[in-house]
Amino acid sequence: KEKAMLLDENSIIRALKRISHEIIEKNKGVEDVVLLGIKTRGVPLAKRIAKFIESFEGQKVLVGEIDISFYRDDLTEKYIEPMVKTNKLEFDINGKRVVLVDDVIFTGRTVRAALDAVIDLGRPKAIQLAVLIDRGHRELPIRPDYVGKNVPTSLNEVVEVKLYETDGEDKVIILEK
Ligand code: 3GP
Ligand code: 5GP
Ligand code: MG
Repeated sequence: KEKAMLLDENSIIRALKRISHEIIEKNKGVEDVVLLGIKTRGVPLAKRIAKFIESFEGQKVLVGEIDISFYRDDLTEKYIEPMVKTNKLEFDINGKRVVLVDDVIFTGRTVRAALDAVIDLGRPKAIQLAVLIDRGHRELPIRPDYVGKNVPTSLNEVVEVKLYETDGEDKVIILEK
């Protein structure tokens, strides 16, 4: 059941604009910056950030996609581990500052798998992480560089992220499982 609205349409846009400014500031411009969205909803978020950066800096930022699969044990439904699928990019990440973009960070295991994917693709100068929501409960030493909103959650809560591109509306709500 729905418990609370975390971000409405305007708040999502404001958070993404702020993150865009922070990416520009931290990297002293966006000369070497590329964005990699983690499927599914990290991809439209990365594209939006790229658009905002372009409007602020007048410079294009390349956006690619990283696909991470979740392997579960079919018999026990037991969660195993997110893993890298085959990833291809239309550009080279060697020497680039790669910013991974995802909707929600939870245990950090998806990002860990995404790091594998990125390192398989080349040798970036740096890898950073941007997320719309940090819901806590990390199980690995991974911390986002850019956060839309920190949301301390309990384990029986789920954050629902809806975006125009995938769901026809923009909102982030918290649900009780
Ligand atoms: P996304 O592909 O857009 O990121 O993980 C697959 C999808 O399930 C994700 O969409 C995510 O939004 C949604 N989801 C909702 N709650 C959870 C959760 O607790 N864990 C995971 N792994 N995914 C969740
Ligand atoms: P992690 O691997 O950090 O545990 O989980 C991160 C991935 O799972 C993200 O790609 C995110 O989409 C999804 N995820 C984990 N928890 C949630 C949640 O509460 N809500 C949503 N929308 N996605 C989640
Ligand atoms: Mg995601």
